[in-house]
Amino acid sequence: MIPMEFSAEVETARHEGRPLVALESTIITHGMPWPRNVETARLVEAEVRAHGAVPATIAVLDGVLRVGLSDGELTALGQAQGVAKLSRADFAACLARKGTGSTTVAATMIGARLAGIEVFATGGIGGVHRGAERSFDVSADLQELSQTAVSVVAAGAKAILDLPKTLEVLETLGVPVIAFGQDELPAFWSRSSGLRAPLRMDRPSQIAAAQRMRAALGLPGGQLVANPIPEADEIPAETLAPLIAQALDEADSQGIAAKAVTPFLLSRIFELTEGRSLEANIALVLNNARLAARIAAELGSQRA
Ligand code: PSU
Repeated sequence: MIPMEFSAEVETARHEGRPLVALESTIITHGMPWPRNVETARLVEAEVRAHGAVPATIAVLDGVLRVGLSDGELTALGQAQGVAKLSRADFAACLARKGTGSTTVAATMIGARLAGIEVFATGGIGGVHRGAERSFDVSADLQELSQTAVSVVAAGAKAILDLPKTLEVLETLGVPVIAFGQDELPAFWSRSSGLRAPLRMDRPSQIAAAQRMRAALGLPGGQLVANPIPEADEIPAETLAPLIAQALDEADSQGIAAKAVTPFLLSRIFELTEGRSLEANIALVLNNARLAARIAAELGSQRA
């Protein structure tokens, strides 16, 4: 038996067959500073509701896979220190040991699938880190997209990564990468990456139809929907490039490795941009929540 519990709101939505959107919790514990992390989590949930779907924030609390968190639980998670950052490898062990952990994109996809939720909104997925030819640091998020049937709406992969290599790995793994409304792959804080996205779609109904067709063909895995940050909120790639380079140098010289790399880089870029990167991050997550709600509604009306 999987120790899994739904919040009352999610439980009701499941019974009524209403569209659901999964949300992750690592962005709360490791991606943004307190108290903006919790404020953002609440705003993202509200945005999903305002667009006709029901939010289901996923985390592991005291050995239970929780699908939908109360306001008090969100607040406690947002202030907790040293929470485990769970991915596919340590997800089961955390549940078995009755531990607590926040879920990354990979772990949230696993939780969403178990809960029957087909779409998930986040900020940016993990990917191939720069220097991966030496460090072998490739996020488990990419593998997960190739095996778990959930569409993930993100603003691309984070610009701290090696984006060409991330695209290559996604291609090898057979993951559809769909840019929404533009030809180019967005780069998290910026709308452009200089890379053409393998696929482009302009309507949520097309994204939902592609997901349904993938399932009909018996192909495992999900889709990456790369939704560009709104123009008014973006930070131009040229402005960010030197700051990202500086943060990467610091991570290297301080020997930051494995799961600590992404949180370190996000918080250094926050400092180096004097908080501007956080404002952009919040705007892009809200934008992704809106699109995910629209895709969830389409998936509901295209149910096989
Ligand atoms: N999106 C954000 N901020 C984040 C993340 C996503 O806007 O912090 C998290 C997700 O949980 C994602 C993780 O899975 O960053 C990537 O971590 P890593 O590079 O260690 O795989």
